[in-house]
Amino acid sequence: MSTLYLGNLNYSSWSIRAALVARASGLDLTERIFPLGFPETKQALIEETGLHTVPVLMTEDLIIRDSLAITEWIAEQVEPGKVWPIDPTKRAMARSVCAEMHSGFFGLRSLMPVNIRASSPAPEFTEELEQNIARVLTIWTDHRSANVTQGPFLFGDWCAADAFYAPVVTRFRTYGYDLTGAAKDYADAVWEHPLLCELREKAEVEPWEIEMGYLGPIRAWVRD
Ligand SMILES: N[C@@H](CCC(=O)N[C@@H](CS)C(=O)NCC(=O)O)C(=O)O
Repeated sequence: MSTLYLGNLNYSSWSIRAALVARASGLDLTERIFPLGFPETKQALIEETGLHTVPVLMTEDLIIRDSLAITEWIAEQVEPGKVWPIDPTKRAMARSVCAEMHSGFFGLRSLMPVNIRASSPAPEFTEELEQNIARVLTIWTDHRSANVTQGPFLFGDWCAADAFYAPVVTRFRTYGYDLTGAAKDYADAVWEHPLLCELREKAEVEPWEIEMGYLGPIRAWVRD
């Protein structure tokens, strides 16, 4: 049995992505949550996986780190179409937008940290953040218009690309960023996807809190 090590789902965007991909795939994986910001969970993670970051997938003989590598491993274990689109052109573009998220959007990631259950004031809209948001909206509207007849998600049916952009959907809600048109329809479809609904419910009741807006080491505590 393989085990997926995740951070707390309310805060850990990379864990959310891996969890959504894993759950959509139907693969039988055990999930274990290691809440971010606690020295003891960090130590336990290092002892078990050799590193302090999540997500990590432990199989019988492999330790697979990183959301994208985990996504590809899962895709190879299940039937085609469960993780990436069957169509090769769509598949290439889905991989492209996942890789783009994975290697960029630093303004979005640092100024709009994921906190699913919170409602927070809008951040300062720096030039980098504005550019990141504009790029997200272009990705969403371009792929939605190309696949509009085939389903509500970026490439029609739900795939890993939607899992990779799900934490952006939750960020826009947390920070009250208003969407319109195709971007709004897409964000609403992701927000209401059963897998994200289930994940949001879990995130709501997680007992751990992390101080937001503090640019030092993470400060975390268990809520009363
Ligand atoms: N590129 C990695 C990023 C992993 C990552 O930075 N995870 C964060 C949580 S979202 C983490 O583990 N932070 C805790 C730490 O750095 O100690 C991936 O895609 O999985």
